[in-house]
This record gives sequence, structure tokens and C-alpha cells, in this order.
Amino acid sequence: MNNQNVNILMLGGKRCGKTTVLASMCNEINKALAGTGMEISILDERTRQDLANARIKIQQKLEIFKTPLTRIEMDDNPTSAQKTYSFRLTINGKGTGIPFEMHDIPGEWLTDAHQEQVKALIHNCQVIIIAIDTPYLFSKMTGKGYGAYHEEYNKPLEITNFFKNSLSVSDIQDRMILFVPIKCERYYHLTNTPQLNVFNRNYMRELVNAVSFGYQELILYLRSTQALASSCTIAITPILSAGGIDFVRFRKDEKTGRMVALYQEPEFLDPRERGYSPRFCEQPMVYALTYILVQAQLNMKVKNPLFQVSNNVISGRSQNEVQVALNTLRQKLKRSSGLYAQDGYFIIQNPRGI
Ligand SMILES: Nc1nc2c(ncn2[C@@H]2O[C@H](COP(=O)(O)OP(=O)(O)OP(=O)(O)O)[C@@H](O)[C@H]2O)c(=O)[nH]1
Ligand SMILES: [Mg+2]
Repeated sequence: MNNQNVNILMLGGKRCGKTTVLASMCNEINKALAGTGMEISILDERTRQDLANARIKIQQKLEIFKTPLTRIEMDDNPTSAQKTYSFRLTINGKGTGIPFEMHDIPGEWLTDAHQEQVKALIHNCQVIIIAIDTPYLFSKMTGKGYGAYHEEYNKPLEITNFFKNSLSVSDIQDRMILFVPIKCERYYHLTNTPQLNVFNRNYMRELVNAVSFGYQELILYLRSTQALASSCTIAITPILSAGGIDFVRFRKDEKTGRMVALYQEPEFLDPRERGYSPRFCEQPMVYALTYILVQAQLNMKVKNPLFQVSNNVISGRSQNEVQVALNTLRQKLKRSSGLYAQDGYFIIQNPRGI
């Protein structure tokens, strides 16, 4: 791993669905890249296997969930060590492409003896994704503006303390930080199904507030000093990682003491959206690649070692071609226009003008 690659770090609580999102993303990303001259493919057999397994698992789950409230969640296949998913970004179909790596680390590493390892990783990561298990963030809402289980399961305090106390400003500067609420199906369907939305609430918009409160201290920190506020790009990009299943409620698992989420196939769902039909999973990647291209253009003037990869992204292309790729990507980038966060998409801080 080095600065010549695109490196993305994924942080988040255990079992929140990171690998599943990656699997869904892989299916969608190249559609979003059409017209940019860029393409992403899987680089190694292990990544292919892991993602295929995750996809099979979630599809099996969807089948089980068709029978209302019968399932017992089993904690299968937890990832215990750092995982690197290796992709290749090809430009204009030429050459061997640029390594594109997603590094997924267990949440506990932020507080234990692995801290130095995580710091070394972050040194080369242009984008940091904070994956959020949305039912834990949003349900059982408390006076704090986020759900009762958020602190325990999504580990916002550990993540915040790590940013504030273990990383230096230069470790964080110039990064894109994406808050990615996953498993948003229920809130998306409630918002968009008039029969269910008796209070006419926009849950996806409310989700932006829940993320803001749930990670308030971290967001304030990233906005607090000139060095960070003028260089860190921050956005909220929610995802429907599975599609046709909705969170229903939590149940306490007597054996482990953990709160387990119960899911079921939603009522009133358009038949085309039933089953495995993830949405927006490509967006964090579209954000990341837009950011890399914007930085690549800036790097033509001022060299920043974190973006050495820029040379590879630009190499062999005219300035005009890079601009066309960037414009095309920007059109695919889901963002809210005006004051309101459509589908929960919200750019909090945008110093580089992505
Ligand atoms: N209901 C539901 N289950 C999901 C969703 N995404 C993932 N899961 C399930 O949640 C479990 C954990 O998913 P993973 O994708 O392995 O989560 P992870 O964050 O990679 O887990 P670790 O790497 O072990 O921390 C699996 O059994 C998935 O099938 C989702 O959107 N909805
Ligand atoms: Mg995993």
C-alpha cells in the first residue's frame, strides 16, 4: 500500500454490514462510471470470493425474511482481522490500471494495541468511510438526538477519540470523510410509501440530524480549526444495502446479551423492489472518485504527497479529458440541491468544491 494507489479506510462497528455493502457496490459502480473512461474490477481471488459470499448470504437472508418475524439472526463469518479488498481502476482501458484498495478494520482496533497500525494505514488513505448501522443510530430515539443503542454498537465515542487524540492534524488533513448510514431500507420505505407514512415525516431527512447529533463531537472537531475546515471534505451518503427488507424492531439475544435486529419484507413495496435490490451503494465510491479527480487537478499546480496517485489517474490524458471525466462523474454524484437533504444526502463541508 502506498500513495500511488487509491486507498479507502472503512471504520464501523462489528457486523454492521461493511462487506455486504462492498459486494452490492461492485455490481453497480461500473454503471456509474460509464462515460468517465474509468472502470473498476476485482483484483484478487480472495476479494472475489468474500464479496460473492456476502452477496449469497444477504440473498439467503432475504428469502428467510419473507416469513414474517420468524428468523433468528446468527452471527456468521465475523471478520476478526484487517481485511483488504483489492480492486483495479483502469483508465481508458489501458495498462494494468491503478490499485484501488478498501481496508476494513475491526472497530476494537481504535482502542487497543493496534492503534499504531491504524495510524500507519490512515497515512496513505485519501478517503475514510465511517459505516453506521442505521437501526442502531435511529431507532429508540433519545433526547440526545440519536438512538439508545448507537453509542454501544456504532462506537462513535471511540471513533471521535481516535480522531481527536490519536491522530495528528496532518493525519486527517486533506481527507474525504464520509458518514455512510447503511441498512436504511425501513426509513426510505416509510418516507416514500404514503400508506405507511401517516405522519408525513421525511425520515431520510431526519437521518441527517441523527448523524449530526450521533457524531456531533467529531464533526465539530473537523470544522473547528482552519487547518481541518479548509481541507476536510465531509458528507453523509446513506445506502440501502439489501433492498427488499425492512428493520422492524430489536430483540435481546439472551445468550450474548446483544440487541439483535429483526427484519421482514416490507408491506406495500413495489414488486420491482422486492428481493435483493440494493440502492445507492455505488455513491460512496462515486464520491471517492470525484474527490480523487478533483485532487488530481489541484495536484497539477501544488503537489500533495497524499495524492501521488493523481499522476496515474491523469497520465496519458489531456486536461480536457480529465475535465470531461470529472463532469460526467459529478452528474452521477447524488447530492441535494437547495436546503433539504434529499434521501439523506448532505455535504457538510466542501472546501475542494467536489
Ligand atoms: N437485514 C440486513 N442484514 C444485513 C444487511 N447488510 C448485511 N447484513 C447481514 O449482517 C451480517 C453482517 O454483514 P457483513 O457485511 O458481514 O458485516 P461486516 O461489517 O463486514 O462485519 P464484520 O466485518 O464481521 O465486522 C451478515 O449476516 C449480513 O448478511 C442489511 O442491509 N440488512
Ligand atoms: Mg466484513
